Amino acid sequence: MVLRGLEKMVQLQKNPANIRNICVLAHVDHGKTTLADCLISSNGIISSRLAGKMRYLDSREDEQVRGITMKSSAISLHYANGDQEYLINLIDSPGHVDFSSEVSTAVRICDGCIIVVDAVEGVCPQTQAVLRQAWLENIRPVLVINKIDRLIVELKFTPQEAYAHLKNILEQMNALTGTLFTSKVLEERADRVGEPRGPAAEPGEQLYDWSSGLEDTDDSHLYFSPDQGNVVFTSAVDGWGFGIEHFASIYSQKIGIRKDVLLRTLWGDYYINVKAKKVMKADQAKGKKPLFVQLILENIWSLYEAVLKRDKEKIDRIVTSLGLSISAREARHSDPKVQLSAICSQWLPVSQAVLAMVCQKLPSPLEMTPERVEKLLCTGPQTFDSLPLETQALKAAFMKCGSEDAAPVIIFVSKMFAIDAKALPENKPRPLTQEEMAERRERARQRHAEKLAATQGQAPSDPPQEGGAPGTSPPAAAEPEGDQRPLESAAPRPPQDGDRAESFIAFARVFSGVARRGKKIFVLGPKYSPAEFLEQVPHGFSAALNELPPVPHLACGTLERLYLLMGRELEELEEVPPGNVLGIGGLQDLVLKSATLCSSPSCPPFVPLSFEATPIVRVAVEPTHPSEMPQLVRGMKLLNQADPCVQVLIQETGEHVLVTAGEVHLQRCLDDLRERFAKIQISVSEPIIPFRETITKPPRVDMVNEEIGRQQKVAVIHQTREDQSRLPEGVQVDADGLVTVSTPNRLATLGVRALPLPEEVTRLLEAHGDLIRRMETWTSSLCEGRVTGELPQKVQEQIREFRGQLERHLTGHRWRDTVDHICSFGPRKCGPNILVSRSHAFQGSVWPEAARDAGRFRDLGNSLVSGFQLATLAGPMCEEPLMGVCFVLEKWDLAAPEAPAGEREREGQAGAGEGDPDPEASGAGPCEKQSFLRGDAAPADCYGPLSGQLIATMKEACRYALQVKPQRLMAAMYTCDIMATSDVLGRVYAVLSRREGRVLQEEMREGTDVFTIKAVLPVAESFGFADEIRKRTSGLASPQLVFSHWEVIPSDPFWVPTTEEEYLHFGEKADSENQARKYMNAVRRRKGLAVEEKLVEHAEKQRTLGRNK
Ligand SMILES: Nc1nc2c(ncn2[C@@H]2O[C@H](COP(=O)(O)OP(=O)(O)OP(=O)(O)O)[C@@H](O)[C@H]2O)c(=O)[nH]1
Ligand SMILES: [Mg+2]
Repeated sequence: MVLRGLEKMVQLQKNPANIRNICVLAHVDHGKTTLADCLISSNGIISSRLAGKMRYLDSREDEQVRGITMKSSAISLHYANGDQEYLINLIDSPGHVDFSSEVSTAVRICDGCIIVVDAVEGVCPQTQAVLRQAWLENIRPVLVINKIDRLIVELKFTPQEAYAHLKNILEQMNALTGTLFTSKVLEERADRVGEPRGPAAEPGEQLYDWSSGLEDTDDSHLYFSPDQGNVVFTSAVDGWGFGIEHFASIYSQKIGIRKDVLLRTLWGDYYINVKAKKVMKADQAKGKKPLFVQLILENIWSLYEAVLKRDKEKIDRIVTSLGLSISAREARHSDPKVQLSAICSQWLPVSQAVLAMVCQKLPSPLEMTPERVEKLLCTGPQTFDSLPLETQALKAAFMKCGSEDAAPVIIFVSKMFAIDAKALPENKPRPLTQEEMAERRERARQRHAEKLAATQGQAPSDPPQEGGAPGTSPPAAAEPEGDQRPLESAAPRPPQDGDRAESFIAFARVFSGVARRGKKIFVLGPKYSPAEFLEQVPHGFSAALNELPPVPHLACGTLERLYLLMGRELEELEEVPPGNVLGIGGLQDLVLKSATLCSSPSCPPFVPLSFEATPIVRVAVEPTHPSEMPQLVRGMKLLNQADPCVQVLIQETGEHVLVTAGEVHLQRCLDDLRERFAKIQISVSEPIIPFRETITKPPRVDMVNEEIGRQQKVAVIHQTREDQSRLPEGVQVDADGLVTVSTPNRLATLGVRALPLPEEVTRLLEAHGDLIRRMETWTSSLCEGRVTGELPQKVQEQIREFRGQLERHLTGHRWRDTVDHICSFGPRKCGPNILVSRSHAFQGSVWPEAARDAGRFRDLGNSLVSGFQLATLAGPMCEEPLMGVCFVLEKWDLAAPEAPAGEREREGQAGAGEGDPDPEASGAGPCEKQSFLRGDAAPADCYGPLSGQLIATMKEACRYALQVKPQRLMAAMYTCDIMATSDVLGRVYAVLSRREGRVLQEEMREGTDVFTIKAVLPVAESFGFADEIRKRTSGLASPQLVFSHWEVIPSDPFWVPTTEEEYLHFGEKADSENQARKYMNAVRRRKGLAVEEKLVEHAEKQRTLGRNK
């Protein structure tokens, strides 16, 4: 960028009222980057001819090749409107679902967004998703309906049809907004209801009218309507766009109708009576064209028609009447599109329309709402009022966005991005100044003279060729050593070493205070608590930052370098005033992916970014040459830092695993790993597909849909016996599926039964994972005496509601009192499986109110719960986690140990002395038996006779209990949205059905022949799906896959034919396809587990291989 431009930006950065931080959001391929090009070209950064073709912000090679954006990138633009000058910090975001985390990082640091919608495709799944994200972050949206040219050229709509179509899109967008608004209002009401009431509130006053808030909340400003000025119609590729205000000004002069009347009527069913100079409602005269059609669309349509039909006369007429000038080169160009965009971009420049709307309708950093500030500062279920007073005081700083010295500096880093260290401005050779050039020339001359003197033995007075060399050749060639000097002076840091070829820049925004280069600042980790700090450090501390006592999750860093983000370029800055987007260098060792930076320790970390996509596609990677492992490990670490949503793990098996959001994301991560971060050859495993294991109710019909009759039963029992014979000695199973196992030392006997949970319960457990985790953390802290108080009111409310929902779903005789007796969730204490105890001897409870007296079962409970956790973490089918299983501990016997009588007595008293309120447990039997488990009674056995064995036995019991039930695999499912025209619909269906997909819904877009298909597809079958669809439909359909849920695969992986019909149908070997078995065996093989398979060695004769061959 030219220096003058940079100075201008620096100056504009100081006036927050005229700053707009905005991002462009849309479904994939709706034209965000193309639109951004048009805006960028208005600043002269790229030429207007290249705008729309270059996709300047898609700076990665793969982005250009694939034609999709993969990261969000920012650029600062200057815009002048009348006497006002604005600074627009524009962030382009990706639309592909795989990169939706990049959208979250962009939305967080903006105040407003442009939602782009393709006029042909209309509102798509990602449009909904991004609008929701904008709402979640409380940022204001404006709408751009793009690709209007397609309505003319491709769909060949008449202006009237186009108007109806556009109206329809707006209605859809507004319907979405309405839904979001309603749910937000209701949520706020719910929060208010949940807050503690004053003492005066009586229990009788609990009647609440949920809808009451809706009517009196004004929402008219939220909706998109051209007459509100928040909608613009564009064709980014042809470089034009307009809002109705533009035409209102033109026509108010031309026809003599007041501008404000036109502004209200240009959009909508109004028509004009030219003679009377009046605008009338359309229903007064049927068949009249709306103003929008007559005054706007028809003009555009006729321009397109003239250009596409090459009607030179008409074109000239239009160009003259609009007062434009078209260069001869463009007028003669063989491609009519060139001429079109030359005319249109002068007539209705898209950047003018869009940027004017942005400046008028989107808020400046000064207009940040108190709601948004409170939301940013309150992590989890905390309320703003519960934060320390010092923290609450920061709200004023946010709202004021002040740049005075006393203002606290608050910065949020939403992601770290890697950039080649050579591309940093401080490492780039800068143009030499006049003096430097003269100095170099002088030195070159001297050296040359010295050389000549050395060879000829005398100093030459006038060296030959001297005039040309330094002047004409580039300075670097003329003066190699001299070239180093200015470079070094520009980069005070030592040059980056080999492995720091990538430098990390924080993508951030200053919310308050001025970020100055070299300033020391706190880096707050996500778990940092200002309350804890304020407790530890006396009020009003004045020590230097690095002399503070160590506080957990708080580090101290320096703002080493500050940059203005200019798309592919960075410009160095000395300071950045509040309300601006910026890049920060030198934080890579302190910030992993995102962080809050603050000059005051009373600031809490901002709420974590909310990511829409769940990372689900995992692959194992290893270096092709094993010796390069360290490079791979380092590369993966860098990759982890550079991508907001990738996960990098080392599995128990020692494999290095990458977890990504989808196939395209995976590909990008691997490319980055190979080419940028590890720079080695890597081999990548087949995608590791996750499964879950579960059990179901016994089937009523057999595999040929015959009801299971008596004959069948014989066979089944026969088979069960066979299965049972596999169970080791000492494990007993009754007919009802109760498994009884003793510990190897025979001291304890457990009876466990496995039951399938109703589907809704599993879903409920999954949805409340965070709440369960919180409950669990609190309970365990309570048991360890780390906390004393109550859980926050809001959490208690949520827990009560969750419990109520569970109770509503677990009804019937079998589930009686189950909810009260839940003693753990699993795996990892928060998963979708539960452990229920029906034994009187052990009654742990997960619910907070019971947690205080559950302490007495702790030691024992820990072993049982650990066993349950292990069992749910890896099931018997293929060691995948369980889902939707309830284990009921029905029996629990403990034989008394051979302890000296006196000791036992003492122990018994100690047990009773704890003031046990439960007579059953404090009585004789089990409690006395438990007491010896308190560890200290038998120190020699602290790992011993029971705790260790109990864990293993519990785990085994759970596994056997599962195995006696009908086991099923659960597959991860994607929802898949495909848009396809009717002619390729058949092929899309063919691909879907071959990959076990199921179509849920098919809709035709009004007025087009585009179908939108919603389907579900197993993740296991999804690899290569998008490519296949694209190939088979010649690129006309492209699916968007988003992880949705887990689904039981109906077939039984262990099924073998048992009835005559089944024999007849499937053959004796039953070697026809069994999807579940195929998946199960694939997982087992991958994990190195034994696979039972029949191998055909000779055509007729078969043999069964041994288990471990
Ligand atoms: N006909 C027409 N095509 C357009 C218009 N705007 C963009 N396109 C085309 O649409 C395609 C996608 O454009 P992009 O700007 O890359 O879309 P995007 O929204 O940035 O896509 P992602 O970043 O991958 O989500 C390109 O081929 C553009 O040429 C338009 O106004 N009219
Ligand atoms: Mg893009």
